[in-house]
Amino acid sequence: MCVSFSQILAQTNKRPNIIFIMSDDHAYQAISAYDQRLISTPNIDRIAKKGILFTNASVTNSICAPSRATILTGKHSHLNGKVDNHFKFDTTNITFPQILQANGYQTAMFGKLHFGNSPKGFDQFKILPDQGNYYNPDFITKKEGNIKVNGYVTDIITDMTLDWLKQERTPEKPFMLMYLHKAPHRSWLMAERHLDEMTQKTSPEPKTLFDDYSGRTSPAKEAEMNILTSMSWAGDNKIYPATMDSLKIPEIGFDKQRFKMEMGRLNPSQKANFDRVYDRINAEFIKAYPSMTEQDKMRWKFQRYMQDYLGTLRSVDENVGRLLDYLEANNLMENTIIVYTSDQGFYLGEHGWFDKRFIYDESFKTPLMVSWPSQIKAGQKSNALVQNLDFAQTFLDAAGIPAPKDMQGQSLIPLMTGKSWKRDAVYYHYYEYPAEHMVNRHYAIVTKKYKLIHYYFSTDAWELIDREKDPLELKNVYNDPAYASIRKTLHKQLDALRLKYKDNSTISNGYIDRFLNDAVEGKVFGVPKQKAAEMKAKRK
Ligand code: SGN
Ligand code: CA
Repeated sequence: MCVSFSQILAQTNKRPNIIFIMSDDHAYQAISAYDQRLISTPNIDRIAKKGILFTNASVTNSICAPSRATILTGKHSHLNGKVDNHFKFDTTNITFPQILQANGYQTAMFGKLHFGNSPKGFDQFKILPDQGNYYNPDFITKKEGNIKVNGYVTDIITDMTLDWLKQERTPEKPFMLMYLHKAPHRSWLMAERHLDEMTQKTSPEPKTLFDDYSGRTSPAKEAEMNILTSMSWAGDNKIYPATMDSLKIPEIGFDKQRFKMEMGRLNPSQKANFDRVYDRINAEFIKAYPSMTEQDKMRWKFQRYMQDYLGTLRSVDENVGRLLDYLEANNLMENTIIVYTSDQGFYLGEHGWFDKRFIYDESFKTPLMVSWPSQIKAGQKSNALVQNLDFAQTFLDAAGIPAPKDMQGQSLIPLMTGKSWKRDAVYYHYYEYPAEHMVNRHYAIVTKKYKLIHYYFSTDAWELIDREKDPLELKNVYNDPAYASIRKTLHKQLDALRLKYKDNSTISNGYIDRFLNDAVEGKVFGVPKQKAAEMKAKRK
């Protein structure tokens, strides 16, 4: 006889706790459970060792708030409405925390949400407004209004999480806790304690740091996320505005202004620490810059990027360790599902890029590991095509609660507990354009072997990537006769997926029109009104 998971739960009457740990922009290349070249993350790795590591986990839309909306609703962006960072989240959506709360779970959220409004379904929350700040951050709280907390954001979010577990948790109830870091999001300010060590680190370069984008259609070349040409000297690499002036280096984006804003938040003792380290970096740079070639500049910027990005991750790893230590010491490990993931992946110099948005692996895929010692065997690895779309149904399934019929994911519980689980392809749709980084709109089907991608809006171009033969994703083989029959099959599969998930061009066009209208009124960050007006006129 087949006994369902919820029946087992009903028999044991021991619903699991759920801890959802998510960082912002954490590339899997920067987790040692996946890749040991860049950084060691012994604490995050503890989760993988105790449970299962996913090597093919992906997001449905590689950008912050849309990923969070998909996680909470179990629906693709076009149905939950949060297609980009620009529009506010529609709080009439039903989210899994609301369902868990209504079914007796105690719920709490700490850290970054980025919805432009407060979450429903939480007994307690303390969230960063918008992107939040690394130093002395403000929080919007459920019970204390708006507060400012002194210190470093990753430490503070962890303190809040641990305080809640120690002081507010009701042991009679199962709990669902969302612990959501801002790090390692731009502009990569690390904790003071890591400054000396991490700003002297050298990282290996990725093979495609000097990608010239020649093998693909135009969007890769047109995107504004190349480290050499789009990463700012002051705002990102922390070259002083005065150093830029003395060397006559032109600004990139809101370069100097962004640097001043970040530094303006530091208190005198924090600032003294940063000044000491930045003085050294600036002095070395002033000596080196005059003889640097364009290649040297790319290499220098990549190293500075890695130092700061990886620096922020040192404290994420330490703080995840603090949480795991607490759970272990308080006998809360066995029947707690612990997830570690990111809202999307990130380019660490692959294709010469930083940021995300594109469907090429480093941003489309995301780190994912899950432990639940009482149910999931330790030390597993899975290459199944799982997505952030699956979390809502996974957690509801684990709690023995039927999921609403219109959720679009698939519970991962059978997969993680050794039962049968199947998915041949996943669907992706990125919308935020024209916007910062200028990554064209695109949708795609991804199987283990191929990606078929359609770039639309400012271009109309198809790409076919052979994931096995071309793991670096440098060559579009869409027009290669050898792939004619594969192309045909993938087109059919893509049409079927769009139908299955109810995505169609009418919905997309609706979002484009609303977005462009806002851009024309100057309401879209990074898009000049004039440019928006030209694009709008061209569409008509
Ligand atoms: C900010 C960053 C961008 C980044 C977006 C979205 N610029 O606007 O580089 O792509 O956030 O990131 S910054 O100059 O303000 O740092 S997301 O993770 O929130 O989607
Ligand atoms: Ca993000």
